Parts: sequence; structure tokens; C-alpha cells
Amino acid sequence: MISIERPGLQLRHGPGWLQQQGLNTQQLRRALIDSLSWQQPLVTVYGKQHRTPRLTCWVADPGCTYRYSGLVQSIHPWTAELNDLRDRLQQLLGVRFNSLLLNRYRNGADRMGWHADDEPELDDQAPIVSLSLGVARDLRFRPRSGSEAAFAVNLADGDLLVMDPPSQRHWQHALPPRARVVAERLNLTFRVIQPTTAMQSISTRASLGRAATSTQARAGDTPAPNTSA
Ligand SMILES: O=C(O)CCC(=O)C(=O)O
Repeated sequence: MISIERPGLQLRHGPGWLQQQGLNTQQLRRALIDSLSWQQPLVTVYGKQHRTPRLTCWVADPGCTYRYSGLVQSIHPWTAELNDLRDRLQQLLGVRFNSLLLNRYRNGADRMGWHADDEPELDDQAPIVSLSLGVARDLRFRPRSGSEAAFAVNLADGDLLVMDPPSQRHWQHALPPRARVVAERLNLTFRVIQPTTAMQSISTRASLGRAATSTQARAGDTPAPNTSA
């Protein structure tokens, strides 16, 4: 794995990790698209309601409930494919993951705004582990403060990206739109959530109507994208 380090940031990038595991990424992507129930939740960002600019699916162990804008997001059960991926990652990293957010970017207009995965319900001692399937997209990183330069990691089909602590505390990441990209990409982020705090923190944020910062709505998830190539 390639180590990418900056002050406060620690990433491990494994290009083609899924292929190295002997998996057929095209078949896997197809199976996930067909077998999961994909949602496009209504979210409030800077006081305005709109649909997230991507599709999502929340997969978790029982009890890891996820509430957004007053609606409890349905928990999709672990499928055979997802359980297999979880097992492989647990073996590699020695971490027990209890939840997974899948993001489905239908084309280059779908995107994710700047954010850190630092919600109180997440175990901040555990890494956030991402797998990518489909067309390559840039995941950009920028420091929350200080003068370190922003940079991007190009995530291609089959890539693994481990974001180790304390990266989420000091850096943000985003998946910007790309006008020329017409193909689809799936991203899976495996997480460790603390079940007792999950409902409370998300529902409080939603009821206050503050700029969303949860795992499903990001500042920058605005309805009209400025797509750039
Ligand atoms: O699509 C990606 O690579 C990033 C996903 C992400 O930032 C997230 O799920 O929090």
C-alpha cells in the first residue's frame, strides 16, 4: 500500500486491491447496484431542502440506526457480497466494522461536498475505510487550518483507501463534479459507529436546521453544480 502523509493526515492507498483479492469488480458493482435499495434522501443544507446529489444506501448491524431530517433511514441488511468485503477488511486491518455507507455517483454531475467524517457517533479511534468500484474519480483533501496545500487522490476501480485517525480531525475531503465523466462509480465506506449516540446526534442537527454535516448531507451538496472537467 502507498502511504500518503501530511501533518495530521495519514492515508493508505491500495490501487487495485479488490482485483488483487481475486474479485471481479464489474460483477461486484453490478451485484451491488441490483441487490441494494438505493435512496436519494431530502436534506437541508443552508436552510434549503433538496435531494442529495448522489444515491445512497446505509448498511449496518441492528441498532446502528440512522436518522435524517426526522426520517429514520432504513437499515439495509448486510448482503453476502458486503459481508465478504467486510471480512476481508477486518482481516487486513484488525478492526470490527459495524456499518457501511454506500454512495452511488451516477455520472460526473453526482458529487460529495467538503466534509470530515467526524460525527460524534463515529468511533474516532477507528479508521474509515473506502473501496471504489467503477469509473475513476478524484477525492480531494484540504486541511481544516494551516497552510498545507490541498491535493487529490485518484480513486480507480478496485482501489482501497484507508483514512487513519486523526485524519478526520484535521483534514476534510470532497468528491468534486467532473463534467466529462459519463460513467457510474460506487464508493463504500466502512465505519465503526457507536449505536447509542447515533439517533440523538443526527436528529438534533436536523431539528435545528443547521448546515448539514452528516454522512449523508454535506455542505457543498448544493442543487446546481458547477461542473468542471
Ligand atoms: O466517494 C468517495 O470516495 C468519498 C465518500 C465520502 O467521502 C464519504 O462517504 O464520506
